[in-house]
Amino acid sequence: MTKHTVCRLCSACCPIEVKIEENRLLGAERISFMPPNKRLVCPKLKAAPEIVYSKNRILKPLVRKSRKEEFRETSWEEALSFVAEQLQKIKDAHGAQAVSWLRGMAADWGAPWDYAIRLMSAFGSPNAIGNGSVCHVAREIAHTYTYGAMTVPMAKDARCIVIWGKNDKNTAPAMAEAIISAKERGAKLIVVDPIRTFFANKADIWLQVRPGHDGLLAMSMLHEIIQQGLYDEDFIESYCIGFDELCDVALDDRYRPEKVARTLWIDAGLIREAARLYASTKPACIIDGNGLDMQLEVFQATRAVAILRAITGNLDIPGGDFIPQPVPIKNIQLKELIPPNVEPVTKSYPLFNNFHPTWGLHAQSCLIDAILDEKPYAVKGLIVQSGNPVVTMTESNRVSSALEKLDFLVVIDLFRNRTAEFAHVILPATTCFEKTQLNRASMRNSLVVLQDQVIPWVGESRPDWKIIFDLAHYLGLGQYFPWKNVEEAIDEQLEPSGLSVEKLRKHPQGLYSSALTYEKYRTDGFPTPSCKVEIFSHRLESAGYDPVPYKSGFPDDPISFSEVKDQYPIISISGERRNCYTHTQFFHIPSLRKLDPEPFIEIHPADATKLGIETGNEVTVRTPKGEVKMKVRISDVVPQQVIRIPWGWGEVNPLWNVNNLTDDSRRNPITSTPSNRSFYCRLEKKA
Ligand SMILES: Nc1nc2c(c(=O)[nH]1)N[C@H]1C(S)=C(S)[C@@H](COP(=O)(O)OP(=O)(O)OC[C@H]3O[C@@H](n4cnc5c(=O)[nH]c(N)nc54)[C@H](O)[C@@H]3O)O[C@H]1N2
Ligand SMILES: Nc1nc2c(c(=O)[nH]1)N[C@H]1C(S)=C(S)[C@@H](COP(=O)(O)OP(=O)(O)OC[C@H]3O[C@@H](n4cnc5c(=O)[nH]c(N)nc54)[C@H](O)[C@@H]3O)O[C@H]1N2
Ligand code: SF4
Ligand SMILES: [Mo]
Repeated sequence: MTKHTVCRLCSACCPIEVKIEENRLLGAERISFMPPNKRLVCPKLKAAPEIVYSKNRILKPLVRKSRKEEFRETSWEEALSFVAEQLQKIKDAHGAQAVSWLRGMAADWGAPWDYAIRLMSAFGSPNAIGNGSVCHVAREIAHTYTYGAMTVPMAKDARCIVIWGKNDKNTAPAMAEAIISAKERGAKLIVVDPIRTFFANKADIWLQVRPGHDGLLAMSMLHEIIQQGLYDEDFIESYCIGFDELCDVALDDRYRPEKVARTLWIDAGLIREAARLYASTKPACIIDGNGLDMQLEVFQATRAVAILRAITGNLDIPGGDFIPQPVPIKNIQLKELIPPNVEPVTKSYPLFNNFHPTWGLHAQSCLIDAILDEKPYAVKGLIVQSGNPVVTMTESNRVSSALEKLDFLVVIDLFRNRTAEFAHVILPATTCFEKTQLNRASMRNSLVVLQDQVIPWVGESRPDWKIIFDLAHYLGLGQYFPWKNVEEAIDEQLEPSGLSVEKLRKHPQGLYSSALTYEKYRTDGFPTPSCKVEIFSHRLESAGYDPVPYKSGFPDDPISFSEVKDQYPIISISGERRNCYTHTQFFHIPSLRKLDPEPFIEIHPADATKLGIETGNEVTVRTPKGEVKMKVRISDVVPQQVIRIPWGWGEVNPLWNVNNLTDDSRRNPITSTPSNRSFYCRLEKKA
């Protein structure tokens, strides 16, 4: 038998067709518009049965009274009543806000995340915190401040595509296929990436930007476009505010390509050529990615890129950058139950906290501050759902100390990851194939897709929604979770849209809540306070930030440890996603590990010669925060003076954890984002 659903083994959320026999998952394939011989194959999805039936999965709740004891298997009843008792104890002694929820990437953004937020609200704590400060939310807020939403690049129909800090070949196969197909039809391709990626190799222009300097590059492209008069005058006149101020800033000599070329490590002629190609080929879209995230400059750099889209008239046109039509769904977060005088631990980032009524809190570093430094107050109990913060959060040493300091830690996961070693209770979750939920995109884009359960729960694992609903009952908060099953909860949330689980099941490829339309701004304006594209943002000005990006100049070398770069002269790039792994996941799945058995730091041949390093040598990478020891591989995909450290391997060996090196003391003032992505370091060869 075959069924349609959505894969959630990574955040790409591909529509898939699964093969099932006698309730067992036998295999799965992506659904794609490409002819079968041209489709990109996802190794993780191919390994789905191995992941689902892995012998390493936790299949029963595990409990221990203290960290000195071993875990013992127990029933759901005992585990959940123990969790409820311990959380209540913390609430009685320190207030509900001393309990926090932390979610990683896997259990899903969007609709399912609402259940955790709702539970925390009913409990009385505002602290339900996601990891968006290091993922796309920091970028999303910059789009939103500019034109009211995060755009969706319509690459398949574009005539010019800019890939800005994204590696879709490994991270989002559907988008990669759209780029390949557009390219085959003759679309121009510009890639902005310090690394020679798959698409950089195929690009018409590759801008090998210096890590962390995208904002400066975008300003110099704006300089060229304005100077050459290549902007869309009619669109700007009717739909933008602040173009004159932008001209004053961008035309300043400090953003002239010749002036910034050395800093950016890019030839001025190439910057001008890329700017002209982008601005004069319509429609054009910009696919921005995680290369802009995890940078100290994420907010204003993304704004500068957003303004490129706007002034060239590429917003909300076919083949350009689409403004999504949000689905009207009910807000079920119950934030009104949180006592009004209780502020979240993330309160020092108000613009980030309040930018969207339902996206939740994402300044995750503040949680570690609250546990370790008890500022703004102490957090004593934590539930980690679908995350592995010991490996994935900035400055792992701080994170480990924080988790150790907690009075009580619950981990909800499929596997006993490094974070689970600090837990008192581990609750076994199901994989994405064993649960029904609204797909994450279903809150933002018009297309609503159901991720439907296709096989029964394995062992005694339970879907995240059920764990949350049941925990609510054990906490005496059952009245707020009146639904008998997740279908009822989804139907209540979808009610304003006129959609339902039943309708979605009849249309597994998804349903539109409203017909897709372009150029909505002509009738509705943009979803910003002024209803225009806010090149100049009064909201940012009144909060004390540059209202036009980089009005007060681009900062000098805005990546971690630049102040001590005489001792740490090499820039490290972290975070390459290989297509066989998702962050810290799947290293123990044999068929996937075979594809990429061992991590290697990549170093440019010229730097290797200088340091007397050969492929296979073991090196120590050091920053003021810690060290990583790994073998090296000489490779010219990285530029000189840069190394690339593989990502996620800290799950396998703590000495391979790139977040031993990262710095949580410098953060973006709006989004709290640290520079996990790139930082200065030093390389030492083993004597
Ligand atoms: N230095 C550096 N730091 C980074 C990054 C980087 O590139 N460099 N990347 C950042 C980014 S963008 C992200 S998104 C984060 C990722 O950070 P995390 O979300 O912490 O990373 P994962 O390894 O994906 O952890 C997911 C955990 O969820 C479990 N899991 C999988 N499916 C489910 C499920 O359905 N339910 C439950 N309950 N659990 C499940 C997995 O077994 C795994 O243990 O890391 C960030 N940190
Ligand atoms: N296979 C797989 N797929 C995944 C994931 C996974 O773990 N594995 N994770 C999912 C998640 S949570 C996320 S957030 C997405 C991320 O997906 P992407 O946004 O595609 O992230 P990366 O693969 O890290 O690619 C970012 C690109 O930015 C480049 N880069 C690094 N530094 C800079 C810089 O300073 N400037 C510029 N312009 N570029 C830079 C990198 O070289 C890289 O090519 O992937 C999702 N998909
Ligand atoms: S890229 Fe692979 S693992 Fe990620 S959602 Fe798509 S099919 Fe699943
Ligand atoms: Mo992410």
